[in-house]
Amino acid sequence: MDALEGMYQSFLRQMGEPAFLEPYRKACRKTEEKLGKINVDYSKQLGRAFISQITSRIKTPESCLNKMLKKKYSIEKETAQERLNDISGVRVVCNFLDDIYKLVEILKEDDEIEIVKTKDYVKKPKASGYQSLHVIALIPIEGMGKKKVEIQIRTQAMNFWAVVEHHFVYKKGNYEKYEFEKDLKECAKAIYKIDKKMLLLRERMETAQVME
Ligand code: 0O2
Repeated sequence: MDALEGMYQSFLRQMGEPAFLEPYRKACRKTEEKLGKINVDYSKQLGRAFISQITSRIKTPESCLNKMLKKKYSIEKETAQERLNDISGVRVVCNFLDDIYKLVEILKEDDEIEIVKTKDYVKKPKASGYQSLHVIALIPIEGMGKKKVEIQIRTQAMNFWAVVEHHFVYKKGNYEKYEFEKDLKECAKAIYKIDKKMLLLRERMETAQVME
């Protein structure tokens, strides 16, 4: 094993240690619980399901290493802690476009969490066509300080696209080489149109309900 390989192996070992991962697991759990409560309250208030799915994952040591190499960060545990925003990742799937922004406002008002960054790939999709709103939040964990959590918020239709594209294209890198790029972008645009149409339809149905 050469020196570089040794450094990568040591990084992977440290990133996989249970003591290192514990606060990130707790941060995911706490965020999921918070979102679960928000969902119960707002679903009641709105008279319909606000959030349709909440899931979380801890980034694998291998995925951390790949991202660090891609971003040309030094391969150290401390750098990963400082620079990687998504070791703890929570995904929220909503039914409607406006629910994404409603949820961001609710999170902003939460006294316990601090939003440090927002990336709106719904208003400005990525070159791939990827749409989602990302919130990087600091979550306090008892006795362990604050941990960063990346909360990805998107509609069911956006999630469908992202999951398929992630599986077949994104992780393979360099989409330009792929013959599917154009069709995927077209699908992403069609999905945005459907999301807007479904929102208008819901608003019309809500108005009709009130008038009944
Ligand atoms: P994985 O396997 O999902 O974990 P930052 O340091 O936060 O400014 P970062 O983390 O590169 O920069 O942010 P970005 O581009 O917002 O991407 C964060 C995550 O969003 C990615 O994590 C993916 O989960 C998702 N994502 C971003 N772009 C795409 C895309 O084109 N297609 C799909 N399907 N998902 C995307 P990872 O670590 O890259 O991957």
